[in-house]
Amino acid sequence: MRLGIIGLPQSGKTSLFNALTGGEAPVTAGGHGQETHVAVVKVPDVRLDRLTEMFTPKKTTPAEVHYLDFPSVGFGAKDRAEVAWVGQLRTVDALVVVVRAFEDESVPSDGPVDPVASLEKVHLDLVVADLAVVERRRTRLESDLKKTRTADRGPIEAEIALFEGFQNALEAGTPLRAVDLSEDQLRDIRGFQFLTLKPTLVVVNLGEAQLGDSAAHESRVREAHAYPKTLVASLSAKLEMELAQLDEADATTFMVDLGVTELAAGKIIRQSYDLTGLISFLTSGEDEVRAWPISRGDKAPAAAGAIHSDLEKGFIRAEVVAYDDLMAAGSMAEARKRGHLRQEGRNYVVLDGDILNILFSR
Ligand SMILES: Nc1nc2c(ncn2[C@@H]2O[C@H](COP(=O)(O)OP(=O)(O)OP(=O)(O)O)[C@@H](O)[C@H]2O)c(=O)[nH]1
Ligand SMILES: [Mg+2]
Repeated sequence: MRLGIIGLPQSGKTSLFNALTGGEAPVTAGGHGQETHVAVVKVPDVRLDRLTEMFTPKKTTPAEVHYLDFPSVGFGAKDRAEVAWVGQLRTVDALVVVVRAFEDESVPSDGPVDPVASLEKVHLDLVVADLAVVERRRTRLESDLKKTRTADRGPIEAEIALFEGFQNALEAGTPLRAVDLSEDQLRDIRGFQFLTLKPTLVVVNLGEAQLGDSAAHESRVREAHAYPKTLVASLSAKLEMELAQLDEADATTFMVDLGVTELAAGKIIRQSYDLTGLISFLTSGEDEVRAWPISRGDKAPAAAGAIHSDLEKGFIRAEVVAYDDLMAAGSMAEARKRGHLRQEGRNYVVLDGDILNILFSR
């Protein structure tokens, strides 16, 4: 799962990247960051912590997400640079859009600082990029239509109608993730990698003095950008980046001084994971306690396949216990005694937090 961090120049993208990843990519005061930074982050999950206490395994393996911090060259860059940049952006699974709310005269801003206006600007760029793809496709389909016998025109006409709908939506400033599409349609258009179709997390970058008003800042942005598959979060990227770079003891002291009880970064990582439609099933034992990402709606054999293709091929059944039932029972043996350990077959839809033991034949 890869998430691309974008936003206007100097909005705090690299600071957020560092806050989320504990990284030390150089922030660029006044300049334009040129490189794409990439890092892998473990998704915090209290269930793994509790299972680790219960099973004392040799190792614990959380789910992971990848973050890519995109340079600001972006839209409007000269010819080839923009094409390459957008091309790279199209490959991510979800977008994180950083909008600046912090006031700081030493950090340049193109006009007054306004998170909603910044979001609109970025959004418009994404819309325009998708519109170009839609228009190209429509032109192509219309020329195909002329070359096709009337009897065979059905599928092409259907696609033209679909793309006409996309064009209307985009021209009205509506992202494609707000257009009603069937599973089949979504599958058919996957190859176009539309930017406005991607789940989007908007992160409002607050100054330290604004942290007390975070809810108000978030709701302004949420109201202005009320679309499906869209979440809004906030933090002070600079502060969290500095905290992420301290060791734990120093960070704790610093947080106590600031009156901060919890870092926002962990929550934002969690939100980005949930946003992409992933859920985790868990496996536990003496060797390893682990979270496995699967898509919501996946069935037991697909979950087995996430572990190893052999488990999917030879799938017999899954022993399943819900995390909450296991915790209430206190041990696997007790959960079994209470009848909470269920036997499930190939049609079982795996739920978030299910603890699975796959039985398979070699
Ligand atoms: N006061 C304040 N400054 C911040 C905050 N977040 C980022 N900055 C500063 O803003 C400047 C730009 O931060 P970056 O994280 O490099 O922003 P960016 O969006 O990656 O910048 P480019 O890649 O150059 O577009 C740096 O000087 C940061 O220290 C914040 O929450 N408060
Ligand atoms: Mg940067």
